[in-house]
Amino acid sequence: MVLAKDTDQLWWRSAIGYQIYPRSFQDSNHDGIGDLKGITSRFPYLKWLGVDFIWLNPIYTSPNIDNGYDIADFQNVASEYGTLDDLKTLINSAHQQNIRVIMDLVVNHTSNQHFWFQEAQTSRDNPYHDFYIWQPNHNDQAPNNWTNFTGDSVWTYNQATDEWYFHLFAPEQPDLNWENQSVQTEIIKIITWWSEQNIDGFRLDALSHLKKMPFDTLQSTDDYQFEIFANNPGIEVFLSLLHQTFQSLHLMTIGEAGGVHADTAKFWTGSQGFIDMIFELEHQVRQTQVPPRANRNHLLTRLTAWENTLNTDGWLGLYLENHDQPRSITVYGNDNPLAAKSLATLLLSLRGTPFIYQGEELGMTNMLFTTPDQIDDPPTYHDYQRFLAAGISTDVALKQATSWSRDNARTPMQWTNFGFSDNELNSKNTWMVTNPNTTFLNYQKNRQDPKSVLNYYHKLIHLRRKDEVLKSGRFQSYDIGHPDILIFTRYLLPDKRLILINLASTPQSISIPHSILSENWHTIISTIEPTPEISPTMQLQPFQSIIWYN
Ligand code: TEU
Ligand code: CA
Repeated sequence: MVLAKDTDQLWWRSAIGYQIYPRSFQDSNHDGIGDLKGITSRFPYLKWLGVDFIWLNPIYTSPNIDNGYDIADFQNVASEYGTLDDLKTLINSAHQQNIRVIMDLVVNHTSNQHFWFQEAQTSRDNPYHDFYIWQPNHNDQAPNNWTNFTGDSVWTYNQATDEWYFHLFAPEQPDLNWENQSVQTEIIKIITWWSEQNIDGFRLDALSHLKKMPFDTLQSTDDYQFEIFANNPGIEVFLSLLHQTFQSLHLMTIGEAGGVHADTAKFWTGSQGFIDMIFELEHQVRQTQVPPRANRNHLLTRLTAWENTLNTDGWLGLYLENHDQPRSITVYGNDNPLAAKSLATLLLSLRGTPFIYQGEELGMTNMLFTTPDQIDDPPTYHDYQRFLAAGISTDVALKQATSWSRDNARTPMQWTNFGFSDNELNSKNTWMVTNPNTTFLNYQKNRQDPKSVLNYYHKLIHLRRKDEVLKSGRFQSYDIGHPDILIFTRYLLPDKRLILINLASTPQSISIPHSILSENWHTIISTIEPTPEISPTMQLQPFQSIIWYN
């Protein structure tokens, strides 16, 4: 079945997304790796939860240097996940249940195992050579001293051509040369082919990095050192080419736009922009490394800034977690389930399209890593070894390296006492260690407990689904001068919703502004029941968040 693509082109504006990390979602054949059949088997759950579409992290053929973000074949499925037929079944079955399917499009770079690079590296005359970015070798020195996102040089030497090639990520992920029209043509073919497989859109990986600065540009050494890789002049040429393609195929797009700030967001999304929605990367900053804690005030103020910027034009992809971040309940809430409910209230009441990351709705936490062989993410292992080399003890090095590690988000989904496997034996054989707290923090237990994080998500999701104001109303915030509390309304006049988000871990006493009190509000939902009436001064319990309707 194909969902009508052109009747409801703005379907994503009122939708709720769910991000699936295929390796860790559901294993259907007991090899310890999540797979496509596993995902398909969980659609009834997603239906119950109330999500409208899924975003799948990369499932293409890949040597897995970066868990699929190093693609060796754009038009095939990695064998550990199943076959192309399994994917067709997944897409069909999703559509039958009215769930749309978004794939990850990784076109800033490929794997070095991709046919294009295999060819490109052989000689300067090879037809694929200019698919990548090369500089000649002089005196065995890298062409410049730029540092990439993994902390190494952006350049790696290639013997066969006596040249250096450019990579923003690992050396096994050479960057594509977007200046080359043949690259553009090939990428458009790939997008078109996927559209023919009936997918509904793409999450565009590392989109802000497609355009490179001239190589004699100076890279700063401060916190802004990566600005040189983001949103560079000329990127609009590539973005508009992509835009035309997506438009003509009716594909929804959400661009991961690291280094793009709220003030330039309109250039990206909105009536003058190139993509439907934007994933900004500004809202999360670290407060302490160990234990992993993020700055709550920063979260609330940055999200407010983004909401204000995109209030009348443009659209935000809302998220608190993904496969690159530690668990939100841990970094904002010290693993307190009430914090997870408060964060859920934030995620599901802002203007934009909310994305729930698998397990977030259960209140899954960071993992306490106890041995170095539990680390999977290469950059995390790299950090661990760096700490050891600096003379730090094994225990402390492990703690420091893993506290913010992406691995925290990648442990298997906690469906049962055994994680994503159905028995004890299989649960010991997973590609990545399962968080031991799955014995008490899992889907089965959550579902049965009316006060669980999961049931709170379920309630909120269904509240939003049937409320046009929460889906499309505009945003207005009120400053009450409290660092951990955000008060805002969503409005579609004459209807208004008032939302109080409290991320404080201790009781608080606050005053509600008069302009708010002059309206009539009735209580709808609270993270802590019973839902309190609104009053000029309110005593809030830790992580008590509330929604009122007018
Ligand atoms: O992440 C990309 C990413 O985080 C950077 O592009 C980001 O803009 C930068 O670090 C901001 O300072 C994506 C995927 O989400 C990640 O899992 C991959 O490892 C990466 O791309 C490479 O494909
Ligand atoms: Ca499997």
